[in-house]
Amino acid sequence: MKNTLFHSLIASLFAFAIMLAASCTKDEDGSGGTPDPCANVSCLNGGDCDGYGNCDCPPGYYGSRCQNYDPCYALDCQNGGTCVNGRCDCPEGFYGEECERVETPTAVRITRIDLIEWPEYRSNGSVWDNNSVRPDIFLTIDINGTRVATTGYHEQCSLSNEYPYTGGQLPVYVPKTSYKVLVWLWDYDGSDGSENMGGVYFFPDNHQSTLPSTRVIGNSDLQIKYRVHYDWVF
Ligand SMILES: [Ca+2]
Repeated sequence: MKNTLFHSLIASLFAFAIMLAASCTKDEDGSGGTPDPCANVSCLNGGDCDGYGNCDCPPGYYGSRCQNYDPCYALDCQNGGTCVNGRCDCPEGFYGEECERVETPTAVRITRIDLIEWPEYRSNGSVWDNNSVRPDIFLTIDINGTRVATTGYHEQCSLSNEYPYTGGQLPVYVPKTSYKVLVWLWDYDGSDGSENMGGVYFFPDNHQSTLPSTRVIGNSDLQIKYRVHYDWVF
């Protein structure tokens, strides 16, 4: 009896030793070693596991499993628009899914005019000024034939410079963009009065698919050129 118990004990120890040896062998030979890092990773929306357990997501998708989509990804907001939650937030004057469409303004404000070119001489070849060579130029603005603004003047204007006209009776509000805007140039001569140097007109709605914030108006025969600055009103 005692002998049998002893043998059972030995047999159990031996079996345990074999189990230990077997489990050690299993770890050492690699059959239970490094797991596949992608084994438990499922990438959504067409993403691929990159071999390190991370998802490579298709364009527009993001997140550990590519579970998120950027709703702004496919939108290209134009004309200064910005995408917010999958919609283009368009600046004033533009609309459409990507702000690609231009609203029709109802009116325009002329905020500034830069004088670029003027006739150097009178048509008879004499100089404009009554006490110098260079004219002292100011502008007047007529809308549909009515004088609405007179600017201050710049003294001794040189054709190598541009002269900005702001303030005073600017900005000028033009109630309809189809109205005729005529800008006259004058040489200021103090108590001798002022002399007209010519003028060029334009229609603010004569633009194409955009709403320019500035526009150059000119007439080469008259040697007049100026740049108009607009605020469109919708
Ligand atoms: Ca003058």
